[in-house]
Amino acid sequence: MQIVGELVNASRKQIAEYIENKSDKDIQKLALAQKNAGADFIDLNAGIFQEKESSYLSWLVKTVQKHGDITCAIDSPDPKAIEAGLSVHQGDAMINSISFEKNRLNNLLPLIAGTGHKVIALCMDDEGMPRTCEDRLKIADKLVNKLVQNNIPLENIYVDPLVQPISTNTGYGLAFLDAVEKIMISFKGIHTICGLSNISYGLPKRKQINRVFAVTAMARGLDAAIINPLDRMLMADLITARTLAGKDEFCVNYLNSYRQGKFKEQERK
Ligand code: THG
Repeated sequence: MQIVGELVNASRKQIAEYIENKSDKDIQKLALAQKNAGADFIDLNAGIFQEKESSYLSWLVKTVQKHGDITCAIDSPDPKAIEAGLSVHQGDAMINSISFEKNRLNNLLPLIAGTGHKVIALCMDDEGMPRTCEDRLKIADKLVNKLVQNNIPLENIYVDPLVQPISTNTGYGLAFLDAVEKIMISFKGIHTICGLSNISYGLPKRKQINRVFAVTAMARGLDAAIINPLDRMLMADLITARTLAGKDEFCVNYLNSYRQGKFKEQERK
């Protein structure tokens, strides 16, 4: 399971303050804590700042990469902001995200064609959010073909079928899960990813729902997720789910995780 750490996101009040105050030490600390907890990428999102988004996103990239070897997931719906962040990123980045919306597709493709950047591809077009599994597959197909034609290898593509709250439509969980499974079968070597926590929006005990959904999605083939890696219970469940899915030879990773104390605090109170 590849983990994208979600915590450096300006929609969180504390982070918005850190960014406005240019508290580089606090941002670096949070990025490093997520990396040490098992994050492979650190998501950076300054989306609430509108006209300052580009300069703040660039500042975040520089700040996070100053100490230590960290790959950023540059998170914005605005291609201009992604371009700004990417221009100061050292080494290959993860772009979060492209979609089949004309503006995003046309402006982002030239930035990533033929490069080694990784890219999250949202199953969305100018008609808006997908509803059914078929909506998702149709867009995934168009988008993946377009990316591959532009010399982006399948292993650098992370399709995000988009998680929507089950509180608004009880079919949304299955529509997502079915899409993950079909995408992983159709495009061998590709990745699927999602922001998990949308699933539980509007319901109590959200972490409970998020954990069970994460495990279920892994059983259907999901191999990356944008999550809070400091959530020890979620991380322990992901390690266990990977072992149960047959992806952990001789249960070596499970045993090592146990020895490293990653399953402490696991008893449900
Ligand atoms: N897909 C893609 N990118 C995305 C999303 C997606 N980027 C943004 C978002 N969705 C994922 N990122 C976040 C960031 C923070 C939170 C949720 C999703 C959040 N955090 C809790 C808080 O602020 O209280 C803390 C986390 C916790 O304690 O568990 O709400 O869907 N491609």
